[in-house]
Amino acid sequence: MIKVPDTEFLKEINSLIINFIRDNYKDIKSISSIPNPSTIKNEFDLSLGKKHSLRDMKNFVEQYLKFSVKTGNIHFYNQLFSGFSMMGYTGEAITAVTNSSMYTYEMSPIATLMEKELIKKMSLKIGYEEGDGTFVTGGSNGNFIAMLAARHRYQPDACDIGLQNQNQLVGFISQDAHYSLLKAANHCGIGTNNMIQIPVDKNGRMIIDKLEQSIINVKKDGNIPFFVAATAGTTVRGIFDPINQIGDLCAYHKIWFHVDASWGGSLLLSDQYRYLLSGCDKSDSFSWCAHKMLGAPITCSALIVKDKSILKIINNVSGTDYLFHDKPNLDLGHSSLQCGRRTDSLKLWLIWKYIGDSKLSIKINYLIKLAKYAEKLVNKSPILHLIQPVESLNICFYIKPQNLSTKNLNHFNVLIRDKLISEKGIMVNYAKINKKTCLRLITTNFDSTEKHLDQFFKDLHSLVEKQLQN
Ligand code: ABU
Repeated sequence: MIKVPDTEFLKEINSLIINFIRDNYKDIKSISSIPNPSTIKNEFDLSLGKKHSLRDMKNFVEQYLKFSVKTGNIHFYNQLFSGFSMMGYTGEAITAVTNSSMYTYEMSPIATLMEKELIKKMSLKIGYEEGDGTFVTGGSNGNFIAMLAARHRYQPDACDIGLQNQNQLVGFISQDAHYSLLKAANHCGIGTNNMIQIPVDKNGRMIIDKLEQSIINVKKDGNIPFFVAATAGTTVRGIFDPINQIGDLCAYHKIWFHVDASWGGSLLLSDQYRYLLSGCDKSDSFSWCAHKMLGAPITCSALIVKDKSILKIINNVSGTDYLFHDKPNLDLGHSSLQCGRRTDSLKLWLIWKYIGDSKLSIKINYLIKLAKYAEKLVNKSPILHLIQPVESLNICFYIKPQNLSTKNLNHFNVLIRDKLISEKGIMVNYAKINKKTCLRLITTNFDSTEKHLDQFFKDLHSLVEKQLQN
């Protein structure tokens, strides 16, 4: 007798999931306080060894949900992702039950065609006539593969003989670029010391003249400028580097041009804001995370490249014939870093199919409208100070009540942020900009409204007042 999975158990888990999803939409601040490891360990049996009943397992799932941060909640403004996507969730669930792998067409026939369709669509949005691409494990991974492709252009032998006795390659990123680009330099054998961090202007945008001068200096020293990354939506400030100008400079100096649009790539779908990425068609590669501004569950990211042969070249090794049989043009594993790979493209395909181009544009415009509304509320407040004008969905500001000395400011801002979590159930992040601690509010939840932002600032002001009275 074949033992089929216990459908009653699955139904019970399903109803826990549905309740968890519904709770996000109750207008309660359901971000629980962040539990200490000791609290979790006291209440939750983490140990492995003994077997357990399905009733126990349901309890473990319930407790897991209890201890999880409710990132789908309206009052979660902490990361570059937030909210709940019905089609995204459907894609995740179908991915789990079909449990396939993207390496070969024979394993994932329909998912392969979906991924190819998405890559074609995303390439065209970027402006690559005949691009290629692959879904990756996140923006960091996309940035790494982009750098590997760039390295190949300058040192094609490195794939086989390694990097010894080769001229030194040097890359360029802005001071506000994501740390994954430094990691990529380490992992590609370039070395983090060979990544030059170009200064940014007061708003956090790479200074093009400094980049040009730096490229010239590197050449004078006899080294090879091989890679420049512009950031389309910096992690902390949400600022866009001057992509057009950087693209021209890279073309002139024959340098691989990468756009790290992990955060801001989805603005290409907005009729109103795609101008922020203008010139991205001049790039050689482009990282884009749909789990950020498009609301897909984590992770859902792609690296798109202009040269449609490069991904196959840099991933070409021997010993693969046990897996790949007769469909070299359809087996996507020839172009990916991973062997086993989830069908992350399914959730994005479902989202895009359901919403369509024009509604996606409206939805992204709406997120920016919310960000501008939050900016207005910051500007109206006598105790809040905007770091710089809002360009995408990052609102960075610090709290400075009149009587508070500048010396205590950084500490005070973190204190209020922590109190927002513990007393109001609202989660917003903080970061340092030019040594000043500021709060970073992100408006990336499609279900959020101006009313929710009013509430956020009301709660923030009341906490500040209360703290000053203590
Ligand atoms: N690229 C990861 C960004 C993390 C965050 O700031 O939400």
